[in-house]
Amino acid sequence: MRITDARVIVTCPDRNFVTLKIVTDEGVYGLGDATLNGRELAVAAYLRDHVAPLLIGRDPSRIEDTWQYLYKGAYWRRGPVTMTAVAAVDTALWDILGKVAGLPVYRLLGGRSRAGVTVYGHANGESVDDVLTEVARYVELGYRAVRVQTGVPGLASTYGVSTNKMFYEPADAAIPTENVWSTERYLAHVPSVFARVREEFGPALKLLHDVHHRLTPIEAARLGRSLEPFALTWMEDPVPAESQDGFRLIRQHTTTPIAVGEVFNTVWDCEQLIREQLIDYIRTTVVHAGGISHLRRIFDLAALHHVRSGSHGATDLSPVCMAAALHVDIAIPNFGLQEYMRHTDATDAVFPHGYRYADGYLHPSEEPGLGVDIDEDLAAKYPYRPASLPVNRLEDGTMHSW
Ligand code: GCO
Ligand code: MG
Repeated sequence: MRITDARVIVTCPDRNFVTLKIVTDEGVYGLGDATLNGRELAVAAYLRDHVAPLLIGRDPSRIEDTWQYLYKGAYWRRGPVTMTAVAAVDTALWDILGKVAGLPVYRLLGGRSRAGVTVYGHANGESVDDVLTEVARYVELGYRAVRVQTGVPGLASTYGVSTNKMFYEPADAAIPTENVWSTERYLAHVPSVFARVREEFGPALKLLHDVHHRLTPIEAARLGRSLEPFALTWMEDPVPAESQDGFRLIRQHTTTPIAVGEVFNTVWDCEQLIREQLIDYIRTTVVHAGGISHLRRIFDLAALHHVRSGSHGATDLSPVCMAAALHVDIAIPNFGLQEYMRHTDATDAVFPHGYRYADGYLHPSEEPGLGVDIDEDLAAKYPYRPASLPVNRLEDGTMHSW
């Protein structure tokens, strides 16, 4: 079997997605998600101009060799654009392998380790009362884990709070929207939110919170400590993670578990965090961390050090990524949680898929391969729309992490 075509499909069914479709001479094809929110066309060009020509004529079953060829062969290693492109190829090749074997991908990864993939949803609201209503809605839908974000008094807008409650799309304008941030206002407010949520919903519901890289280590330590009475499952991205050492300081001060990794691209971004047990959940994903092959490598390292998976699953990761993530999640021994932000009806129509939600769990498709497809004719009806993620400034105008 040989690869005869590798085409990049860019479509915007309510938001932008980049998909790689690898076709073989036997008619079998595979899909890989290549979406990098706000930088989509860089990955599309990387794949079209630099990767697709190298794939033609290759044996699609040589998944590991192809990964190494693209990683080592580029000379320029790592980085989100490169690793998203490598991920798309890797994911598509696993899809092809599953279809050829007649097996869902998770069976090629060692088979089922659990009944279903526990997911968390996003409860968000401007006020605490709004967010309580939203948490109740997720509990009603059967969710066992809920992420809680609210507005912060005195700030005009806050990360993670959206008008449409089931879908969240922060990339809202071609030229980035500017947000204003105050660490003082935020730290003063958040514990009172979790006090109310815990009081209302009792001890069993898993509660999560995303800090979105906005604090320094000592500020994060203070937040973690103030949230201890409410027993969070995790505090996410407490600090920007370029400095892995920063996490040691947080760790020395609080027992609130830490999750990080949605912007990581390789095992080298989290190797120290895992090896020194500075985190509890690693949030790397199929699409941004080199595909199924490399994600598995990261999770295997994590398993040695009591770190569990908690893959990113925001709306900007396509149903192709979600399908692939679920095959990994169901198979690995150290699965923790899977983020699940639903896609809109338009997105679901472009990407028909066999995974399904029931009672707080997602279940991977039992079809051979990943169990997800792309309707290319429908995709063509939704042309790319430029959309950037917001930027963030302190109240005095200083640029801050968003
Ligand atoms: C999350 C994330 C996202 C990101 C988004 C950026 O935890 O779900 O932080 O919402 O902001 O994926 O494109
Ligand atoms: Mg996050």
